[in-house]
Amino acid sequence: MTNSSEQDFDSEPVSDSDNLPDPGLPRTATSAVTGIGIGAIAQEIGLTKDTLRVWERRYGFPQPMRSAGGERLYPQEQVTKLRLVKRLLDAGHRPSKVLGQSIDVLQQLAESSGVGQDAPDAELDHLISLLRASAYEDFRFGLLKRATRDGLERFVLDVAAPLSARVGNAWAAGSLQVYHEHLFSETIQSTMRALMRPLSDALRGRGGRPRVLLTTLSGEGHGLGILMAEAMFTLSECECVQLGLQTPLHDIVDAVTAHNVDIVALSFTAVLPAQSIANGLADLRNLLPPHVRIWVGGSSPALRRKFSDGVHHIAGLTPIEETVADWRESTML
Ligand code: B12
Repeated sequence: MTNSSEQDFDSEPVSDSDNLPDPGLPRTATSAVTGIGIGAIAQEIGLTKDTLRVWERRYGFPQPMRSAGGERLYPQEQVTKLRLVKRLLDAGHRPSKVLGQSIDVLQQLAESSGVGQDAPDAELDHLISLLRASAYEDFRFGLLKRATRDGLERFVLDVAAPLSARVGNAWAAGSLQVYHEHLFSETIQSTMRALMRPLSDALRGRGGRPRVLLTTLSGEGHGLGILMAEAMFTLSECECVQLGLQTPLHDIVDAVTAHNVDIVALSFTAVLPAQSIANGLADLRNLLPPHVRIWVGGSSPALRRKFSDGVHHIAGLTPIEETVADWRESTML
């Protein structure tokens, strides 16, 4: 096992064009070949196109077909295997150890290393089964009841966070579809906002510090992380400015000035390649005044690496309270 750097290391630039036919690869006689193009695959799985080409050359997998025009086309079974490969790499396995294995071996490896495994919880299983059965009113009701019973903090930590992981695992295993994920996100967001609103309204205008701006960078389309982080910042009596998804860097900077923000909090899942995260953070750091801190969180393995000064990784939601307390102490508030 290692950290994610081998994935990035594999992303060395290569010069072969997608449009140049490669005589070593299976080809199709007609243009009716089915498969997914390299750009779509790279985006869906969270890898660069270069990484896919390097793996193909170095490890012999993936092994795409070629369209009549010479473009790589990946059949569904290779896409399924690539998804599994990516999750194993995110968990710390090395490309050289996984890329040559069959899907059965990879599935065993995933099971033995806990990748994609859910902790037993009958209530969460029940909520997932309601989602799967398209019983949305019951799903909504179940979430609201649990939220009302547990309160904001317990709802975020015991329901929203583990349920997100379960929904993601079920999608990866093919037992929930993307529209289920959308419905899940909408319902969890409206439930959390309703729970959070009284406290965040009461905090507004009280001059509570730090003032925290929450968003994601371009290409990161997952917003539940910054919403859960907002809940925890609100419980720590911070005033939050929630910008939602994918704010361009210059707009983040303008919003920081307009709202007198102390901290920019960003969330990253594994969909954004490590290099895009590193570049985005370095650019943002250069654009922001030095006293404005950048705090990052989320499941991206890229966050395990060391960042430049002025970017701080918070590993999970529970350390938010302590990190805020440290900030207050360091700024004597
Ligand atoms: C809902 C969802 C969607 C929704 C998002 C809707 C929305 N408005 O947010 C939709 C359907 C649009 C979607 C799309 C996609 N998704 Co999606 N999605 C999810 C799901 C279920 C939850 C997403 C989420 O917000 N997670 C973020 C938070 C909740 O989780 P986290 O990163 O583990 O972070 C934790 C902590 O670190 C902390 N935290 C998070 N952020 C921050 C920030 C700070 C400052 C702090 C302190 C803490 C903190 O809070 C979390 C609590 O546990 C996840 C499953 C999962 N395990 O996350 C998949 C998941 C992220 N998606 C995935 C994929 C592949 C995709 C798609 C590429 C394909 C698809 N499914 O359609 C697209 C890509 C979109 C894009 N360009 O970004 C994969 C990524 C796998 C990978 N290795 O790349 C996942 C992991 C599913 C899976 N198991 O395979 N998705």
